[in-house]
Amino acid sequence: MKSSSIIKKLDRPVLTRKDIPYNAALIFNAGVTKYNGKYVMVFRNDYGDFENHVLKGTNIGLATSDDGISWSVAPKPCFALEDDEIQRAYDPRLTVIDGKCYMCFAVDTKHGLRGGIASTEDFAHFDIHSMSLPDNRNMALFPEKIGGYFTRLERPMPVYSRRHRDTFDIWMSQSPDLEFWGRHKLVIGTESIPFCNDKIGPAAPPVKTEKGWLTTFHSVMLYPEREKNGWENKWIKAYYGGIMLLDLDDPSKVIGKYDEPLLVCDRDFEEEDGFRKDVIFPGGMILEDSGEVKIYYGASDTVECLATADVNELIKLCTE
Ligand code: BMA
Repeated sequence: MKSSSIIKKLDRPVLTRKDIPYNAALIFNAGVTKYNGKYVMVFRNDYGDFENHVLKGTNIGLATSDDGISWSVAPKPCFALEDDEIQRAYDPRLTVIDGKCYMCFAVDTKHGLRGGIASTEDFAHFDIHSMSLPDNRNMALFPEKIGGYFTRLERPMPVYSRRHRDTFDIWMSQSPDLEFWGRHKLVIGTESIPFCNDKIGPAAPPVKTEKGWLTTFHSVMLYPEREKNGWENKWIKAYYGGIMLLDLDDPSKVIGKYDEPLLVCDRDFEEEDGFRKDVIFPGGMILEDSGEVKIYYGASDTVECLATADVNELIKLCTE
């Protein structure tokens, strides 16, 4: 499979372990936004020993940029959670709402996977506003209140009721204050995505266009016959990036979607020495004044990459 022909990929990753001034092995699944005149990236760092394929833990690092392509990495990680209950925080996504920067993140705990939402002014101190019930993750906040409420996309994991398979769908919730969440609605089910035989989930936080909220999602296909495809003895999943358009007033309504993958792993630099090959995981999307959309995505759970496309062409994919 190939990425859509409207996608232009930078011919190298934007960030790899070699750019990080502290222990880093896998740099991927970053959240990216524009904040106070700069591009800001928070990225997942699974640290350990890359050459020997040993992973020891996870933290979240910080990088800034003037052009969204060349990044300066802060001297130490900016966020990590670990205590008796919490094992790690990962897969951050950034959204600016009314000039304030929010970070959604996933949390592995001894009693399940949770989705957290924090805010920060300096990327050194974070106020945590809420942590969901398990199992839920892949949260992404919309960049403004909708109908007076903070609004997030998310992906709960109902294993028992979905016959113990990973048949997980994209949902939406709203909150008056980022702490109390309700008004839960299904946005789209796995059955609506032709390139999914497993699960889907929100990807980068949506961007606003005249035609609707434009948003990426990830979709997983299982290839059970496949064996080694990365560091592990068996890795049978492929993650693709998809694109859809949600109604501006009620984003639980899908008003357009592209029925083929927008982004797939199709470049050597995305998979070289990759931990889990065939994985695309978009976490940041920026609409520039020129109409260019920057999509930042983790590739092979190993490096962070950048693709661009024209906003009108992305909308056209969803509506035609
Ligand atoms: C998901 C998450 C992501 C990861 C993906 C592929 O379940 O853990 O962080 O990129 O699997 O390994």
